Order: sequence, then C-alpha cells, then structure tokens
Amino acid sequence: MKLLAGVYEKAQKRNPNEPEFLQAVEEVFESLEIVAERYPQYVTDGIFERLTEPERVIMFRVPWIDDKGNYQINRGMRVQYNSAIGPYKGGLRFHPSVNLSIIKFLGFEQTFKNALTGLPIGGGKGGSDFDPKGKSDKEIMKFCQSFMTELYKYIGQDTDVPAGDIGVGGREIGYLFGQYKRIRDEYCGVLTGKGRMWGGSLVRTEATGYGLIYFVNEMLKDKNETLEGKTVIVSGSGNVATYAVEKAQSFGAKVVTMSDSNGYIYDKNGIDLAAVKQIKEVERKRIKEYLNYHPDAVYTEGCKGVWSVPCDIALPCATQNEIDKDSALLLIKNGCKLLAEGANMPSTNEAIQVYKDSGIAYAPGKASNAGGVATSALEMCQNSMRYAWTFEEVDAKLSDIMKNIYKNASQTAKDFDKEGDLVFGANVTAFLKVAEAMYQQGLV
Ligand code: NDP
Ligand code: 2IT
Repeated sequence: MKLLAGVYEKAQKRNPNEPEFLQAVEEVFESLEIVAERYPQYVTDGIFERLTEPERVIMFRVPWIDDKGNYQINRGMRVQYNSAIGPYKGGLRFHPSVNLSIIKFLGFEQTFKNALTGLPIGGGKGGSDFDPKGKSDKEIMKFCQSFMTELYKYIGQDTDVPAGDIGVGGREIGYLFGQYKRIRDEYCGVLTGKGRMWGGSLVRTEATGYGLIYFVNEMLKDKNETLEGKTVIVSGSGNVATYAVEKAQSFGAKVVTMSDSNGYIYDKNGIDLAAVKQIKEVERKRIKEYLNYHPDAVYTEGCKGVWSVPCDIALPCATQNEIDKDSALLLIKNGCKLLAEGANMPSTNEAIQVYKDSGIAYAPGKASNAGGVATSALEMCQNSMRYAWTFEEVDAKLSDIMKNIYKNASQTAKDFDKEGDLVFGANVTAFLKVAEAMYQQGLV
C-alpha cells in the first residue's frame, strides 16, 4: 500500500482494538491502490477515509430473564455502515464472540457485497454476544423480544432491514418480527428470512449455499470443468454449509467433510445430508452425532483439521479466520485447485496471499456468498409488491445474479490487467459503484 497508506494508518490509530475490522479494510485497500492512482480525487475528497467510518453505530443493553428466573444482561449492536445505494441491509449475529470489531468488519464487507448484487441495498450488520447454544425456545424468544424492544427504534423497511447470520435463523427472525409488529403495529418487510407463510421469500433459506455453488460453477466453466466427480470439503454445518452441500451434491460433487466449532466429520462415502439436517436443524445437536448414523465415518476433535483433508475444492462456510497461512499451504499441498468462500472473511490475509502465489482459483466471500443477501433483497421486493414469486422464479433470479457477479468481477480484473484475480475484481467493481453514488449524493 502506498497512496492509501496514510488513510489506513489513520484507521489503525482510530480503531486500535479492532483487528478484524482493520483486516477487512487492509484487504480491500490492497486492491484499491490502483484505483487511487487512476482517480486521485477519491483520495483528496476523502472517499476512502469515509469508507473506513460507519455512518452510525448503535449499541444497547439487552436485559432478559432465563428459565430459572435469573436476570441476564447482554450487549446488542447495529452498525449502519453505508446507505449510498439503498437502505442499510445485512444480518444479525448472535454468538459469544460478537464485539464491535467483528460487527464493523461485517458491515464494511456487506457494503461492498451488496453493491455487487446489483440490487438497491446499502450495508449494515448487527448482533449480540448472546449465546443461543443450550437455550430453550422460550429463552430465545425472550432474548429476541428484548433485543427488538431496543432495535425497533432504528430500523424500518426503507431505513435498515436486518436478517440472519451466525446464530440467527428462521426461529429468531420469527420472534424478532413478532416483537417489531407488536410495537410498531406495522406488517412490513422490516426483516428478511421470514417464514414462508408470513412474508418470507422462497429460496431465502437455501440462497447463500446455492448461490455459492452457482458461483463455483461459473469459475469451473472458465476452466472447462464441472463439479461432477470433484471431491469437496466443507467447513461448518449451519445454514450456509448445509445448502452448499445440497447443491454441490446435486451437480455430482462428492462432499466428504462438515464441521462445527467442536470438530469435523469425514465420510469417505460422501456426506449423508439428511442425517446432518436431522442432527442440526431438528435436534440442534453436535456434528459428532453423525457417527450414530454412519459409524464408519470418522470424527476428529478440533475444527482446524478439516483443512488437512485432500480435496479438489474447498468451501469454508463456518466463520472468520478459519483458514490461516499453514492451513492454506496444506490445502494446496494436498491438491486443492479452487477455494470459494461461503463464510465472511474465513481466510486470513496471509492465507489469501498463499492462494494468490499458488495460482489456484479463489473467490472472496463478498462475491461468492452474496446470494443470501441478494435473495433478501428479492424478499424486500416481493414484500413491497405484496406478492410472492415461485421457488423456480426466485432460484432463476438468484442464479442470474451470481453469474453477473462473476462476470462483472472477472471483467473488471481483465480491464485492469489482472485476469483471474477475483479479489481485485470484486473489490474494485463494488468500490467504484459505492464511491460514485456517494459523489452524486454530495460529500458533506
Ligand atoms: P449458522 O449459525 O447457521 O452456522 C454456523 C456454523 O459455523 C456452525 O456449524 C458453527 O458451529 C460454525 N461456527 C460458528 N462459529 C465458529 C467458530 N468460531 N469456530 C468454528 N466453527 C464455528 O451460520 P451461517 O451458516 O448462517 O453462517 C456461516 C458463515 O456464513 C458466517 O461467516 C456468516 O457470516 C456467513 N454468511 C451467512 C449468510 C446467511 O445468509 N446466513 C450469508 C452470507 C454469509 P457451532 O454450531 O459449533 O457454533
Ligand atoms: O453476510 C450476509 O450477507 C448475511 N448474513 C445475509 C444478510 C442479509 O441481509 O440477508
């Protein structure tokens, strides 16, 4: 980094305790150096600096009572990162690791990801350090109601539209929506990922995982290859992982791993997804229970080991920084030729450098996992029309959106003589769009 070094240093000084946020900024700024050279006014007019500062951060107390009658206090937050191209849009994460650094990195990434979808959505993210694991349905409901009792003041269908992320799925969105409706007396598309019978879009549940595979198909097409017969490793066993596996299997791939934060399973015969869905979606248990269905599969404690399994394709679908430099080197040594991110920022910047040096095909999350938020935008669209498209209609739109993201990112990379560099292509395509919108709306 040269021209942007000063802006980055300022961000470091201003946010000394936010390593994940700085990591995301650094990754994007590395790509934007050429843009700063070509368009020096973006530096002098403070466009880059503006993008290191969210438009608004809201932080609040979330008190609730557990099943034993004890008072519990959590911290809630919403980062309204950028509204240049539409209402703030992005998920809510409930996980004990949630802090401002994590929510800011996610809001920053979301701003660029949402620009790539081609749909009118700005960037936002929120969440809480609440741990949903081991909580009863009633506790989840009480927490969600208390969380929304504060959050409702700041969101709205044309202002800020949250959705799910880690620890927030259909159940949580239901309780959050119910509380919003009760307080505001308003039935509208203020949240996405809603139940199908009450305003949710078909395909939203599957969208991030399906979209990831549609994106992988485009990457493979450029190499005259398909998923048929490829060995795939997947991390995670939540929403994104499950539907990535489902779609990859439908194209004939052999998926051999899934994981959770305790460990990973390896099934040489290919993952039995019906068993995983039963364990994770119905029983809400740990992935090691898979052995009860397939005693010949292997369970290994610790989630990092999943990257030691030989594969053609790796799909990290769990969480940030799950692949470090050593894991990246191991993946490549064992024959991995393509890596596409279902999770947000699952690779450290050192791991990304390893992918680049090795020349494998690599898709950054902001491009390859954009199918979830894109389908959320389609849900907003259906809510505004008070209409619902069929599964096939939404799926076809999702597929087109993923193809377009791939086309635009690869074309930008070519235009700047960086053919095949999807990190560069995605970052620059998204940045130029957001920057132009900010200019046109006035800088002060
Ligand atoms: P879920 O809560 O449904 O699943 C998360 C999965 O990742 C679980 O298997 C979980 O294991 C594992 N995991 C979570 N934290 C850790 C950790 N610290 N170490 C190891 N494993 C972990 O979340 P999603 O599937 O929705 O999200 C997964 C990733 O995809 C996240 O990075 C999210 O930001 C991103 N994403 C999600 C989208 C969506 O539409 N849901 C859209 C785009 C990106 P355990 O149960 O043990 O915690
Ligand atoms: O990271 C993401 O893109 C999401 N968690 C989905 C956000 C959304 O608004 O659907």
